[in-house]
Amino acid sequence: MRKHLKIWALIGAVVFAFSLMAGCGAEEAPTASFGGRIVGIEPGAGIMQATEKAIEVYGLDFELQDSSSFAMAAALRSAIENGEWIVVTGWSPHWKFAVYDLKYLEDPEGVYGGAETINTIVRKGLEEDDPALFAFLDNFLWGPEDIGMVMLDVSEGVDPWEAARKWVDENADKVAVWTEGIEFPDGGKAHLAFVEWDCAIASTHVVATVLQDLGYDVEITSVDAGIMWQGIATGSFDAMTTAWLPHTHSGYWAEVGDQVVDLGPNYDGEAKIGLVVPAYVTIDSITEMNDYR
Ligand code: PBE
Repeated sequence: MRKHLKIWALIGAVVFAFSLMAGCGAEEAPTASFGGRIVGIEPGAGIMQATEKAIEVYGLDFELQDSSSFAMAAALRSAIENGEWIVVTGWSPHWKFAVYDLKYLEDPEGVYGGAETINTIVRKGLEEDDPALFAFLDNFLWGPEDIGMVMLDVSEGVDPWEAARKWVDENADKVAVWTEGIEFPDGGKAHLAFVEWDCAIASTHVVATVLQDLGYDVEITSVDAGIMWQGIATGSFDAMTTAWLPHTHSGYWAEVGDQVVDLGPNYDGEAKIGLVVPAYVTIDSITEMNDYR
């Protein structure tokens, strides 16, 4: 009888000790796992198509979740606050790199295509219809600090029009270069399309603000990426400032590239897409993802 008691006491103590160890472990080192999902953004984004391809090429046992750029950033934030592992479809320029310590996972198969440019695309016929608008859009060019400033303000809750106004007022010298020597018409009209990607929100509101200052009646319409490209091709929209070429929007370019006019890069930094994780995630390559599914 006494012997049994002792054994039970011993078992109890051992179980108790283990439960303590497990408890502490869970607090100090959150589970090293991605939960089987890649947090994506809007379904029409080029980065979503690239990620479907990455899942195939690397044989990833992961589900790509559709969401929005905004929801992706919220998921990233909450994972980082809790020290959890997360993998998101990420791109630069984006304010998340200024706010969090992040890294791109290596992509040895080159599925995400490396560095590219952000271009301004206009409808055919715009040059004849409004040469001033065409010339201004052709001149529009800014850099990482410029777009970073507007994006960061918007990410902190500043209204995009207000953030754009602030940048335009503080950068009259740059705006002057875009408009130099151009004779703008009275009563001009411009219709810009964009997608609710942080970088596109920033560039579109800045271009629209400058045009309004020049007396234009400006309409901006946020749509899906496919509608944006189609709408420029059919002439429903005059312009957009968020064509990622040659990689991310290669599918859209293949469809309608010959029906639009490419004015070339409007961003003089490096544009890039890929899979992004918090810096504390201990893997460095997409090839290691399945081990921490
Ligand atoms: N992005 C931002 C877009 C282009 C701009 C990378 C999310 C895309 O994937 O299509």
